[in-house]
Amino acid sequence: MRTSTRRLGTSTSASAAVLFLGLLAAPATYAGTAFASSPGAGGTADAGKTTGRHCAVNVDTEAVSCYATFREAIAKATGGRITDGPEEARTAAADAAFERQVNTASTSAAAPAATTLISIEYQHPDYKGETRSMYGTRGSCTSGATYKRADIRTLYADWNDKISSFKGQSGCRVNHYEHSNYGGAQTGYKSAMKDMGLMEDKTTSLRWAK
Ligand SMILES: [Ca+2]
Repeated sequence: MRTSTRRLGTSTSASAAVLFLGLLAAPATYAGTAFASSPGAGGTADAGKTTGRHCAVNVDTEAVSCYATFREAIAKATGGRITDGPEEARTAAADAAFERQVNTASTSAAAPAATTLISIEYQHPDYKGETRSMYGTRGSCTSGATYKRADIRTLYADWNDKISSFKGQSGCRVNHYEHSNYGGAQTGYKSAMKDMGLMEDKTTSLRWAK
């Protein structure tokens, strides 16, 4: 790996020390440069980190903010408009009041949807496990906006082949594809799936549309 490219006579132990220090420094640098300018609404100590069970993921800018609670991730993914979302991620998928709240936030003329929640992706079937609240900056699918990501690994590498249920938001139906660039098997555009069948733990690319 990296040590194979070192050809300047650095000793093995020195190389190892440099590599070790690099590993220690990397997360702090990453968090400081990539996320410092986008603290989560109602943020906590977890805001702006890539660790945490519940993350808000901007599919347009690739910004990722992770939190200890689902409610905080929803606050971030709705631009701070919904700060009293469900505490339990699982209940959000079946919460009609929450869905209306999201739709209102995304279509309000008074607050054009600079930040629009477009889907909640779950780690496990039946809307369980960790979540990734996907959001965009071009309005709701109801208003005609579409979103796409050709490879989820550019957003969040360790969520490749991990999604096992999902719920579309803001009028978006979501198509999940087995491979990058919308290849392989697919779910078809669906507003929600609590069990993705053969597509469980397979998603590598996604599209959102009305
Ligand atoms: Ca895949």
